Amino acid sequence: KYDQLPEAGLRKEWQAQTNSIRIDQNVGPTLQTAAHELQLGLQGLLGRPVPVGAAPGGKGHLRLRVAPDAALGQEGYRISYQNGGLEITGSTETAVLYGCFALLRQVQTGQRPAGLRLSSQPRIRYRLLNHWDNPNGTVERGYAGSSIWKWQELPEVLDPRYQDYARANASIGLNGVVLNNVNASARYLTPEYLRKVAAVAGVLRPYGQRVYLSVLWAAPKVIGGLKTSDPLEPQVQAWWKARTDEIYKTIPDFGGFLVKANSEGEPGPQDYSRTHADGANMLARALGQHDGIVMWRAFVYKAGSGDRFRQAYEEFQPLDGQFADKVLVQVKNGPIDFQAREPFHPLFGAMPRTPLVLEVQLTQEYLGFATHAVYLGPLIKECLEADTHRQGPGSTVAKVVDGTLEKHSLSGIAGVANIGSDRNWTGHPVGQANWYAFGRLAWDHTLRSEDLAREWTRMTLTREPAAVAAILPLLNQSRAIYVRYTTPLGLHHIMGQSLHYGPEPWLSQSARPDWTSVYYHKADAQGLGFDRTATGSDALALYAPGARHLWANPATCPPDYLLWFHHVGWGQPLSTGRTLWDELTTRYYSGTDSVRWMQQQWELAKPALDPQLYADVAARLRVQHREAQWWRDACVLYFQEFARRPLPPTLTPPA
Ligand code: GCW
Repeated sequence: KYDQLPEAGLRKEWQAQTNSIRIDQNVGPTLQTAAHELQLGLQGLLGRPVPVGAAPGGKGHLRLRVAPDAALGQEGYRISYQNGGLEITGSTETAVLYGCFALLRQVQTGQRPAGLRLSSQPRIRYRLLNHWDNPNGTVERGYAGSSIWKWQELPEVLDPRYQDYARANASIGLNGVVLNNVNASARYLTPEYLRKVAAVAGVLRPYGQRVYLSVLWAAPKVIGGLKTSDPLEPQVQAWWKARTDEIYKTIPDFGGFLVKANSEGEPGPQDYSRTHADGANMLARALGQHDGIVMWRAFVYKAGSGDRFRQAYEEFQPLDGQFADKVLVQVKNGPIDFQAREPFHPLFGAMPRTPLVLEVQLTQEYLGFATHAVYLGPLIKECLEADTHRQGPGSTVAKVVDGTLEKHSLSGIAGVANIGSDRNWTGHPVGQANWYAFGRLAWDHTLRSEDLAREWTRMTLTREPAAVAAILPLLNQSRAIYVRYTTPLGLHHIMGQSLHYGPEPWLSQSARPDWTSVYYHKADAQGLGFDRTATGSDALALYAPGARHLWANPATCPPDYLLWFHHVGWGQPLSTGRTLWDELTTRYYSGTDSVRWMQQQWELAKPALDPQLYADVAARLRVQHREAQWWRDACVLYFQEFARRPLPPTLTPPA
């Protein structure tokens, strides 16, 4: 549903250009969808009927047209005036669909139609959401209700939300969906489930969204009746080939496979002393001539085998050059696990012969679930803009991921979805901004996080200038604030250890040596932080000299990354002018106080907001403040046992 544009003058201007929508006869379902979406949007925004009719366009009418254009690629669109009328063109129907949503964005954000000329094409080819959804309707690390996929009702019942979901994804530029959890059930590969998957694919298809599946490595044993899942066994290869052919018979535009293998107890080729490359290449061969890809995840670590920071690198980097053409290796943004701030993963730039998919997490597993307001645009941008220095300065993660640095034609980015069956999709309304920003950045990683926050706020919450001015700094600073009251100065992985919620920096019951917070923060009587220099785990050596240089010296290492790489004395003065202890506690306190500031900003916007939405976020901010105090007090008191220092006098004692 679209709200009518408040400015009558602006409505008139757009009305004058959109008397009707014109499409050619006999167009396919995607162009029909495009016309329908545009009609829906324009009618809502402009408050009057907009008929869809047959071409041609001309003055006062809006024409949608497929016209091959090499400069725009397969998915790029162009919006321009032709013969006095607006026209949206692209090489494919899907491209035109993206163009329609781009036009709606223009209208919705209050741009004027006069002289409009716009063209854009995605920088990354595969732009996917990864659902960690299970067949029983639960969502791993999902905080917005249960799964939107109702497997027990499919294929007969098609929940109308599937279409809303497809529309949302298309409107932000995504083009595919991995439907199920990487901790995968083999069930999805059975004929029974493939029919269900095909039904979902049928709803998503007109919106340019292809479906992909996570596969269980042991499927040939679990559902195939084979004795082994060894990728070099001909019968295993034949099984996957037959399954894959079957999938394509059922879903002709199936996108491919996502695999989590030999990680956190999942089976994989290493069970048979084969490498990740052996496994991935076998699946690539099964895909054969079908237009599909394999995304093989690099998220692996083993207890007791050294610094976890190094493990994925050590396992995957030596395999560079061994992966088949259709394989992309999917790498989380940071080396540990979706922490509130991580240095970029050292694999970026270090596997030049392999296309790497960047995986970011939209669901806030370590960022306050759906309770804390944390806008993730800055986090995603921070990773994309990080400089790997692998081919000299400017070798950013973004250029690795979009394929330009290493000249790959395949490129991909994946966001672990934060949506569920909650009425507002994401639990926390601000979570929607993260879905939005991810899609827009997946399309064009050069967009600015602040601009996306503004777009989202104005399209979703309000266009009232004073309210927008109050909300934007709240969003833009929310991630930095979250870092301050939970894991300042490069602390990481000190959260509650089973739930991943709330603070737990102390030694937990967990037996695994690399799975206690104490392992990550290394607090002792001398100081705090993980020495990853040559005197410690030397994980820093995994980075190119240029990148290493930034962090190697504790005196010049940016404070935000300090404790990722250095064990620093409690009394050590930092570049901020305070000692480590004083800086640490100051950040915990100021971060917590900043949540109060967020509450005040939200209050300022209240008159312009939908009352229910206002109240929902206001209440969540109250929880957030209470929990910020919990983090602050737990961490400060815990670390004080080691530091044995008083709070700096400027800090107020806990309320
Ligand atoms: O962050 C960890 C999560 C697991 C998840 C795993 C992964 C899907 O705690 O729940 O499993 O990462 O990314 O594979």
